[in-house]
Amino acid sequence: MQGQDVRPRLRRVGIFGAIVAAAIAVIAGLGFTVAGLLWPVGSTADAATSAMQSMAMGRAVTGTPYWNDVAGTPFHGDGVTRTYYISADEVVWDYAPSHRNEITGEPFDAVADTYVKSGPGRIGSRYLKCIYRSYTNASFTHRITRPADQAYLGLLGPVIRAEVGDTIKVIFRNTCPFPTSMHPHGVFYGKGSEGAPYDDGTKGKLKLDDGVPTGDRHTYTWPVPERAGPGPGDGSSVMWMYHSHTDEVADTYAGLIGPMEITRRGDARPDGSPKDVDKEFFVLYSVMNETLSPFLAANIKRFAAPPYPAHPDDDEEFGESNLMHSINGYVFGNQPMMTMHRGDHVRWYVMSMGTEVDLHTPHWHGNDALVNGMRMDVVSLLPGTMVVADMVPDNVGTWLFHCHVNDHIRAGMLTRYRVVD
Ligand SMILES: [Cu+2]
Repeated sequence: MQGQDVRPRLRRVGIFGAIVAAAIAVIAGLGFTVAGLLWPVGSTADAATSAMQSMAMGRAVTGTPYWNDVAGTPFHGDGVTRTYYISADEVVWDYAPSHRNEITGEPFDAVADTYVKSGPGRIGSRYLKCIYRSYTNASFTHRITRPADQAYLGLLGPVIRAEVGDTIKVIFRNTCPFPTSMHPHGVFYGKGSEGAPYDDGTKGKLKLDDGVPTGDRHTYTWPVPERAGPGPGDGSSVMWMYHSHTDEVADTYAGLIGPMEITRRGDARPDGSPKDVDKEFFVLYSVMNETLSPFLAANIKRFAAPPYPAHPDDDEEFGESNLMHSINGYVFGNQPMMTMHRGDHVRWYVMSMGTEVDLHTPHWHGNDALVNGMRMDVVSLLPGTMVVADMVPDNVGTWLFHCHVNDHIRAGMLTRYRVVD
């Protein structure tokens, strides 16, 4: 039964990926060709193109003012130091804690069971994972529990917030059974706070951040210069992701990823969030490949029934059953509701992580957003990309928010948000 359904699906994933890649290449090529025809490479054409861009963007894109924008002002460190106590902790994570399809309102069907049903040789919806969690201080005895309206964050790490000019300090502890780290995007980091092992010519203390052994700690220090905050075309805040980069692939599949928000100087509330935004939502679209998690063997032993797959790394059907098409770690609408008021200034930060199947097109039903000044209700994500979308919802109701990739819809990459009066 499952075999008949899953094998053709696997083939379609490959063909679909190839078609999308080809389409992107063709569109990009056409764009360059058209631009080349209109403005053949050369002096006056270049000047005209620059002038056009300047007019379109409302600011200079050449010369000293432009390059000053690119560089941003030097870091002054005149803000505050924001200290976060974050631990990488092992947890049992359930991608479908309600054990039903919340999008259809029905029990899981056979297609959904491919991913969520445990049994002989199948792990199901629960997996051991390693996620970032926030604590009150360096004793790591009191974990900060999320209020109900933040439950939608799911397996994402704590939201790290800062204003340009601040310094982010993370006291990091690792309790997971493998070395982990914290690697930030966007902000400034020295070699002792990068959290990624590679041959960069450093040694000794500057390697301690690369992979923190089980039971150990490391302090990461990330100054926030202007170039880590909003650029001239951004709103009052931007989002960067952070994730473990010791074994980048296995660590992120284990769940070690979280959001970081940087607000423009002078635009932040005391907690670092932007003053002009009422509601913020941080959302990760990712096909979590649990077959590549460091917990694979432990998960089979703990959650699957015998007979176990003889070759778990090379079993297509078993592999498909471990592809969790998740939104913040939830499938088939199991994510706690994201709720906002009509007329709120809502800022969505959407990101993706993963591999070539992780081209996601999150689509909001019911309301539209502005992205880079353009009106959209679907945004494009590739692995490691981050998009900011601003919305002022005018349409009350419970609305679908889902990936528009057909294969991902079938696999449960759907959730809902609610607009209330
Ligand atoms: Cu998708």
